[in-house]
Amino acid sequence: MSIDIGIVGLDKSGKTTIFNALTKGQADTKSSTPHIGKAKVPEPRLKALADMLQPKRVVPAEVSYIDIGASVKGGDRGMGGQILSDLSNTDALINVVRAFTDDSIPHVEGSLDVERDITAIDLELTLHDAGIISRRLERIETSLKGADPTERQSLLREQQLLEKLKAELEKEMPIRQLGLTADETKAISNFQFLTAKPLLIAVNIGEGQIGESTSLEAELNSRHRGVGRGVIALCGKLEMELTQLDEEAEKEYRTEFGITEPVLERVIRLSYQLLDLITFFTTVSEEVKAWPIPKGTTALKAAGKIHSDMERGFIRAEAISYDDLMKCDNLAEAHKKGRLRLEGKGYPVQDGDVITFLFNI
Ligand SMILES: Nc1nc2c(ncn2[C@@H]2O[C@H](COP(=O)(O)OP(=O)(O)OP(=O)(O)O)[C@@H](O)[C@H]2O)c(=O)[nH]1
Ligand SMILES: [Mg+2]
Repeated sequence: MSIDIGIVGLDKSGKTTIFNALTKGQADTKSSTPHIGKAKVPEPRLKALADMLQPKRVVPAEVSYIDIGASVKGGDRGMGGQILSDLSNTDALINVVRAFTDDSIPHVEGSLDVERDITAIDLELTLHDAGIISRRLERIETSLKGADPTERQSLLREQQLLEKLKAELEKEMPIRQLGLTADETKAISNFQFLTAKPLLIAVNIGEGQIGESTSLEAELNSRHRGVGRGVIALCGKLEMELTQLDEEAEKEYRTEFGITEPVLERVIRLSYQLLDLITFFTTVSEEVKAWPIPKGTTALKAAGKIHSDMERGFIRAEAISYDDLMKCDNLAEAHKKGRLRLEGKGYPVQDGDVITFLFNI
């Protein structure tokens, strides 16, 4: 299972450059075709588990990035609308906002204005969702005419919820911020609303601004951080160049520029936070594997992430926390010492759990 993150932003904001930095890719920044690339999720505990258990394979979690390769501006039914629809299957979005100056690359809006550009994309996402809602409401209106009583009730319930969302979107309030109930969230999940997805605003600064990136980031976060929303300041161009160096040289340059954490790791860490993801590990079939799941996922649903058969035939989970396992020499010893817990279907999986699922099909 991989996490999919879509990259949006105005023209020439640095989307492809940042995509390359995140995926260690070499996509041509001159081409405006979509790019898809993967990054392995850095997870130090995976290495420690591999050192202990000596599996044949170590499988980290993956994040896929989708650089749609075009501006999303253009209205709900225009070109922008189609491109935004391509992002509906992603789990989260990154909005790349230009803060670097370069006279040879004119800004689409004619001038540099981070706040304006953040708002512009927020508005595009809002219009996109509002468009989906309007079209659905029209269809509900029609369906109501011939509906039997049960159908009618469910249509009316849907209509009421969508009207509420529409009113909020008109006030430029993104869906992720509405504090919807679990039932409401489930009821609208099929629409894949873009403003319901977590959004990381990546402010793309120039090389000369790296010294101020921490204060800039803090300042922007004070204004823009919210539920499922955060800001990161980074220099896309430098980060892309750094990924093309060998490890030693990369480290040296990072120290020189005072960038402690590579952008790839930071973006993944922040994405996990925004998506409220935790990691559990499996160790079967000579394979140690990391699995990202939303916090609060039950053992039953976690098993389902691995294979639908495991969910269907779920018997129980044998779990041990990473920390407890590290105090033993191996799983067999943990077993002998009685450290393995037997957990049922409803057990909320904890970050760092090492789990073996027992199932029967
Ligand atoms: N000086 C400087 N230039 C940058 C930076 N990031 C990107 N650029 C340059 O800006 C230009 C546009 O960058 P891209 O990554 O292609 O931007 P994009 O958003 O993918 O552009 P489109 O796909 O054409 O909309 C390229 O020439 C980059 O080299 C940066 O941090 N500093
Ligand atoms: Mg591009």
